[in-house]
Parts: sequence; C-alpha cells; structure tokens
Amino acid sequence: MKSSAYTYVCILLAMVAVKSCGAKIFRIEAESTRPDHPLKARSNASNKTDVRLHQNDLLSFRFCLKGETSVSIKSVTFSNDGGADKCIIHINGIKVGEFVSTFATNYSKFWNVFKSSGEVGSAMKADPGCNTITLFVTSADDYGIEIDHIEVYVEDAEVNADIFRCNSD
Ligand SMILES: [Ca+2]
Ligand SMILES: [Ca+2]
Repeated sequence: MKSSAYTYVCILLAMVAVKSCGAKIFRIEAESTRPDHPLKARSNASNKTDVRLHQNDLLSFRFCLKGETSVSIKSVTFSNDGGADKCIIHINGIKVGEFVSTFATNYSKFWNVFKSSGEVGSAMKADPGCNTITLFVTSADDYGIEIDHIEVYVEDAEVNADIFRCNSD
C-alpha cells in the first residue's frame, strides 16, 4: 500500500515536471525589430526602450520553430498616457486576438508606467521554420500607444533562444 502511494506521488511529480519543462516563454523587445517608428527612452521599460505607435502603424517580428508547435501570445507590455488604443495581433496572417489600452493621463508620466495585456487570444499551431507575429494599431488617439515587449509561449522544450531568434543553422 505504502509503495503504491509512493509510486502514485512519483508519477504525479513526473507529470508536473514534464508539463513545466515542455514549454518556454520568449521575450521579443518591440525595439529589436528596428521599426520605422520612434524609439522612446523609458527607464521602466525592459531594455529601457520602447516604440511609439500611432493609428494604422504596425510592428512585425520573426520567430523560428523546429516543428509544428502550439504558440500563444502570453502578454504584450505597453504604456499609454491619454486616450484608449486598440491593437490586433496576427500570427502568420491569422488574427489571434486583440487588446486595448484604457484612457489614463498623468501629464505624460504614464508613458513610463507599463501594463500587461494579459494573454491575447488563444494558442494556435505555427509551422516549422520562420513565422511572423504582427501587431497592428487599429485605433488610437492622437498620441498613440507605446509597446515595450511581447512574450511568446512556445509548447516545445527543444526550442532555445537561438532557434527562436532564427539564429541557428
Ligand atoms: Ca493612447
Ligand atoms: Ca523594450
């Protein structure tokens, strides 16, 4: 009895380990794509920099996978000072979801206060090789929104940072 309970606990622990080891989260800095939009120095941003976007602007990011893999947008970190803005995210041209910034203003100080969108949409299958994430600003006030970074959840433990950034092989 004792040993079967022990075995059961071990199996449970192994399952937890497999689950937590089977996926990774990668961060893509908005400024890393050398976008056509203004970079802003923000002391609270990761890499101390973000990108200011206005209505109809877009950012495009490339990432690579080893095999067909489930991916999702874990979070988009952004700041806003002024009216609300709406962003839509596509992976490989397919809409995965959207998020909005809410109206808030503090004499421009809120540009240095960062918020998370939370998970955007649901997971989808992405292909081996090169994939593209696109963030579109579909509506914005005159001041726009600033994007700091995006976190991408990848359901494949074998994908490391070099593979994800398309630097391998
Ligand atoms: Ca705004
Ligand atoms: Ca950043």
